[in-house]
Amino acid sequence: MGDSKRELLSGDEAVALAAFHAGVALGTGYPGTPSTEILETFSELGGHAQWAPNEKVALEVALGAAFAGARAIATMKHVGLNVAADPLFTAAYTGVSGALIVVSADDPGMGSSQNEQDNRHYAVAAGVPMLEPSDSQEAYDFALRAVEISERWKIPVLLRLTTRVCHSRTIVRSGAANPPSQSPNFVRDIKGRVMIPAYARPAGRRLRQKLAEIQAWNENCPLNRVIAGDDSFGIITSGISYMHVREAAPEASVLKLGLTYPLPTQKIRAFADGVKHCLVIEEGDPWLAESIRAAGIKVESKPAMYRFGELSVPRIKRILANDTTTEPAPVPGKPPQLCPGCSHRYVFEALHDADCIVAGDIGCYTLGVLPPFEAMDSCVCMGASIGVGLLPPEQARRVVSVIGDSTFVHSGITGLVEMAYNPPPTGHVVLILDNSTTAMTGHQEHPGTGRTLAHEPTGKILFEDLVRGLGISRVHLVDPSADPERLAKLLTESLNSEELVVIIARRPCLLIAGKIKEYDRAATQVCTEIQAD
Ligand SMILES: Cc1ncc(C[n+]2csc(CCOP(=O)(O)OP(=O)(O)O)c2C)c(N)n1
Ligand code: SF4
Repeated sequence: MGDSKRELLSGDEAVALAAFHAGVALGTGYPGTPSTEILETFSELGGHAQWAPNEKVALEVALGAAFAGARAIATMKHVGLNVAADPLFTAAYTGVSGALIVVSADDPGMGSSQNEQDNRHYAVAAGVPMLEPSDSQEAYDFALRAVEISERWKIPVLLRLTTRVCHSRTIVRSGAANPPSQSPNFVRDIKGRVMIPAYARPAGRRLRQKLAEIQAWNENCPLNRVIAGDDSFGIITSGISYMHVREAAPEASVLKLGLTYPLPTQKIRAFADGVKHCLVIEEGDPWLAESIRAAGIKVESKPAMYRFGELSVPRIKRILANDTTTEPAPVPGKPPQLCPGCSHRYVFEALHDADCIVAGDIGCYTLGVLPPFEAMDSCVCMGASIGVGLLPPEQARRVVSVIGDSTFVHSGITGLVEMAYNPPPTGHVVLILDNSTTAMTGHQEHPGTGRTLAHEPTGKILFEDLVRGLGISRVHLVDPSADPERLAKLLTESLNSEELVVIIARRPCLLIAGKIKEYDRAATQVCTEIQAD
């Protein structure tokens, strides 16, 4: 990969290649399927990529670079944009001096997510232009276009991908590298970037003016294409749905939208007027259909049952036939399981045996909810295990919050601050499962591992010191695989103590333990060489 002009790439890899060719100075993000490979590939290509503790920080770091005139990209999965929404909305006001691409990788069908929220709504709510590629070639081309749009209008741009686009491999013809002509340089612009109300009010108006200009430009933008066909039937679509539509209805006229916010309403109206029936086919919420109808254009939309799950060629054929009968149930797959010998197994055995109420979190350990453990009672979003509410005392005494190390750094620390500040009257037990990696998304590093995205040594947060620093004195360290009896004993004692207790269950993930040794060995070698020099 790299210099070749024609290669088979996933959408994620294509975005990374475009970022590299565009001379993006900084790629930052937090892992999350299906977005993770973008930064990993960008780093392999030689780009400056780094994991942030969470998506909010990632977006803020990228914004800072874009304030200084650099091209920057922030990557995340759809729910990550909830975490990053705060800076996103106001970054639309401040705008940027360089380019800022925010990648939201949505997961319709919830292949590996806790919900299937449709992040197209964020483009409208925050007021940022949105591009939706349909395959890897477009992922490459649109990422480059996103840089152009961002620089031209000095505005963050949302590049919205979905699982199939992120992970399917299609041929990509790439162009020559085209880095920015100027080096980053921070120029002070107090009224443009300090969003006190007096400066934010005009910034809000500037944003609306930019969006009006982009909308006018979008009317003739080549990112939206008409594929001429039978004029009795037209389909308006975007993203991956376009691929399925072409296969399911090759005879139809199609308006394929690429820059989907702000919508090119005149172009859409002209298309709809030119066909007898016009149907909008889109995955997820009926966002496109409703936006088009709101502009006074008559279009039909899919039956409500197709709002859920990914679309496919057979499902689009059903939509075209207005078939609302029950769909065939998918063939049940093998349920996922914790790896044999995984240290999380010992933790969930202990929680099961102690009959705890387990406020769970997201990671490999969420599998503790399945048999044989069935030891999890809630799991909502990253960090939610710690901020649990108040139960009647007899039940509150049995509650244990269980959170992974990456998740703890991402959004568990503030929950623990809340506990130290408003201690539960019956005490509480927080169990941090420190396996020295972000296992669930493919073993990424995080600030608790002491290694960078490229697995090189860096600053390391020591959870026990951090927790003690919050004023929590009862902190225990245990290796759950080596000493399950001690873990069980600690758990019982802690539950009975009526104090706030943090237990850190530390044992590297089995699948990464060997690699960690290699990284450590490589780091020691570098240190020795430096000392010898
Ligand atoms: C806001 C948000 N960002 C990212 C994700 C994807 N994700 C789910 S769990 C997880 C972290 C898992 O790592 P850890 O907590 O260390 O547990 P492990 O899998 O290692 O057991 C990530 C990145 C998500 N679900 N939500
Ligand atoms: S990948 Fe690691 S943490 Fe996840 S189940 Fe396997 S051993 Fe456990």
